[in-house]
Amino acid sequence: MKITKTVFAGLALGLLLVGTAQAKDQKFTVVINAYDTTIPELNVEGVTVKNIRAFNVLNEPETLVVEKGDSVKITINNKSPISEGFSIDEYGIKEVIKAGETKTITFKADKVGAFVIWCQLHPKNIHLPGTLNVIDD
Ligand SMILES: [Cu+2]
Repeated sequence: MKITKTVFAGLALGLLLVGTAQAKDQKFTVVINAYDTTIPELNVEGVTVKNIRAFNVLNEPETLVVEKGDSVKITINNKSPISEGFSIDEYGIKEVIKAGETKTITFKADKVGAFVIWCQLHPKNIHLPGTLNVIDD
């Protein structure tokens, strides 16, 4: 085939279309779960305390990965016995989900980066933070 200007333009356009990723609908379910642990013995400043009940809360999965431009829908299911927070500061997200409740949030992933998903209600050593990774395709 003789490469004419029209064929060349067609090929170039085809490559352009292939190179542009389509924005996708991304759906996630995040379960917030609490785990009880017992610290058998802890010595602080000479005082020994036994059988301390501790509480760890985490989001499962901890990490969500999407591409820039994607429409993101996250269904958050709180299985912790207390209210939990779900915040992504850079996306202006700050939700409170009561014990046993489910909430759905939607947003467009228009900022690239690794963003902390955190609980605004509890200290970070109790409620472990997660991550939203928005990658550039
Ligand atoms: Cu929390």
